[in-house]
Amino acid sequence: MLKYMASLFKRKPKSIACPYCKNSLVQQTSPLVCDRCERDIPREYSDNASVAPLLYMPVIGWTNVGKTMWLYSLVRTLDFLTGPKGWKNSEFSGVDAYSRDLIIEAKKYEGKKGPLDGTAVLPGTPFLFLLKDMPRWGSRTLVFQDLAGEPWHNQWFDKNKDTKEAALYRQQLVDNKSVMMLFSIQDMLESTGDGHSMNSLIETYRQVLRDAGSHIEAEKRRILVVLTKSAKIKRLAPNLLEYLQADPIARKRNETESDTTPVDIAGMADYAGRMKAVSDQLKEWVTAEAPGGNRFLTTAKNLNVTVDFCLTSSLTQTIERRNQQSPNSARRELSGTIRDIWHCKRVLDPLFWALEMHNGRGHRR
Ligand SMILES: Nc1nc2c(ncn2[C@@H]2O[C@H](COP(=O)(O)OP(=O)(O)OP(=O)(O)O)[C@@H](O)[C@H]2O)c(=O)[nH]1
Ligand SMILES: [Mg+2]
Ligand SMILES: [Zn+2]
Repeated sequence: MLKYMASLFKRKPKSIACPYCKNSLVQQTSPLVCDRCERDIPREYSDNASVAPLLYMPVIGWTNVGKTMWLYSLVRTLDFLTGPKGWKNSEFSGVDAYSRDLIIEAKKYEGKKGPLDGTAVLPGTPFLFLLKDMPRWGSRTLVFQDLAGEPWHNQWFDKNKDTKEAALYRQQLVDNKSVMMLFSIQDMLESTGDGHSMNSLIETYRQVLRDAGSHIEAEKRRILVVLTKSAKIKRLAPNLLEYLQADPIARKRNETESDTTPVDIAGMADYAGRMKAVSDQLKEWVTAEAPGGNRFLTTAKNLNVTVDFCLTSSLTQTIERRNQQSPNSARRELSGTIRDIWHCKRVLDPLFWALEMHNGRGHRR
């Protein structure tokens, strides 16, 4: 009996989730290795896992919509936000060498002149970032998978069904019930006849999930629609443009050195409230103006998927990729560096949305 009582109080070995495949790991070996995906678990993650739960942010969208550029601008803005003029007592760091390198690369990129390279199709290792002691949201380990856009074009999934790449993509989509879908509306309006409409992306998403055996309607899925390159959208409603331009964090970042007052931490609840109100306004705008926007929402509704909206702008000017230049547009060269055209407006909103959804505060329907 005593032995039984003692066993009740004996501490169970701590179990944490593998940040790569969500497998439940019991912390016994050191260094810790996942027995399902066979990856080494970074020490920085396992040490913080109990205080910084995982937050997955898979990003999908056609090629050239600005997924990687958004990641760079997010990383630069988080670096600022956790610095002396930002949240002050919060920390932002890469969990492994690979993610730390991205933070350094993003900083170096500001001094460069050219465009980014397109992302390779084979999904690589996700980036892992530790965000410690944020106001309102506490600590999280961000898992960021920058998926290439190419598989969303030209029936790629049908043509590449049995490849390793397709299997990895499908797994990403099946495993993550919340995804971010990035769209560049102005590019969609300007390109002629490539068949891209917002609805066609969600239709492919539905097809891929169905082929993988998912019963979407029963899964309480969520999509965060992120409109990228927003400053470029010519017919954006004035209230939405005003919201974009009035980003208090971007403003703080661009203020002169002499102003040392930090970002208003108490204001984060207001920020989140405004962001949610803007989501409703964006929904209306998308329904009326975006190619395939109305049908996108109908498809989402039929699939029982909750949709929220936000908008971002990383750059004030586009620097086209060599292979993606349209035949009649002159190739635009950048006279200065990326730093000169860094806009970084509302680039934190998708992250704040993910945090709000994770907290269960974002549910409105
Ligand atoms: N004006 C403007 N241009 C942008 C913005 N973000 C990205 N771009 C341009 O869009 C191009 C493509 O951006 P990427 O981030 O590489 O696109 P991607 O979605 O990662 O594309 P893939 O990796 O091929 O799937 C860049 O060369 C930028 O010049 C933005 O916020 N505003
Ligand atoms: Mg990319
Ligand atoms: Zn694993």
